[in-house]
Amino acid sequence: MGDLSRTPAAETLSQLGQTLQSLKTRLENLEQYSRLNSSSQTNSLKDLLQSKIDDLERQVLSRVNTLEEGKGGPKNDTEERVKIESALTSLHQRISELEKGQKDNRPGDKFQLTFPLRTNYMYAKVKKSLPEMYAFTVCMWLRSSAAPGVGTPFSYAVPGQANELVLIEWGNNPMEILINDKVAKLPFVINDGKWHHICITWTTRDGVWEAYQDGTQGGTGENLAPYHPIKPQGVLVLGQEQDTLGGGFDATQAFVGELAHFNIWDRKLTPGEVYNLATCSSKALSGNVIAWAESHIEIYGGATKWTFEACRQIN
Ligand SMILES: [Ca+2]
Repeated sequence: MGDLSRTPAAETLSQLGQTLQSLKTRLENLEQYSRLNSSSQTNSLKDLLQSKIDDLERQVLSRVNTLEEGKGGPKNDTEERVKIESALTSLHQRISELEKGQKDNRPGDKFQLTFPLRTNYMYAKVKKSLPEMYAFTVCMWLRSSAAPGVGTPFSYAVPGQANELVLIEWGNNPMEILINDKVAKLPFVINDGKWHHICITWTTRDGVWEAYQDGTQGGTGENLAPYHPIKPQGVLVLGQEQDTLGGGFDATQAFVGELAHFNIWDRKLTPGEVYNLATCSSKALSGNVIAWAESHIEIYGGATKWTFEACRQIN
């Protein structure tokens, strides 16, 4: 929904600003990669791109100032906008090339998803559905500094029930898990801009759940959708909350940040198994229902895949 007080020119500028922000995030990822794998070629390209982004930022800012002072004819607006847009397009292409070169060299599970903006169109889709489940454990690494609320790391919708299985932190509420639209409040505190490992286990018997943050159990409860099996043949989305099967996204509920090693098992993991995952032990398991693999995840709307090594990432 547009803000009615904004002029069309200001709207365009705000879009350019968002594009710029997303390019900056990708460049930061490149920086992190070049720190871990020092390559002088990557570094000099990175410096070049950084200075271009700084330039563009100055141009966008100066346009904002002109607009605020009420100056600038429509002809000028168009010319400058075309210039900025073509510069952004060329930056986008060069960053994509760098990302591609980096992607060719990594194993299929050493990646993360980045959702740099709160939008209703940026998301990732897991290519397979969940089976019917009487118990589950879902685990993932998350990094976010979004406030208020990190949004929706994942949502699973089935025909007739959009909230079959959802993890969401919305507004000033604590993070919640929804099963068949029933809610349990979780004791997670993760929006400090650092990587955190979280796991939630659940069994249909008495609806017993447990929540683990960074390998330690921080909460447990019961009566969460007891005796309701998780339904099969749904759509599993990362980064957005579904109001309809595979859609009905709401920007205010979008996840902003980074997500990796999203795994699901059809049983309750033991505390030892969760600890192994959170500490990247060689004994750590992959999900038997959903295993984190690049070939299983499709990205949309500007969400990006980037190299990630759990427990070795710089916080
Ligand atoms: Ca919603």
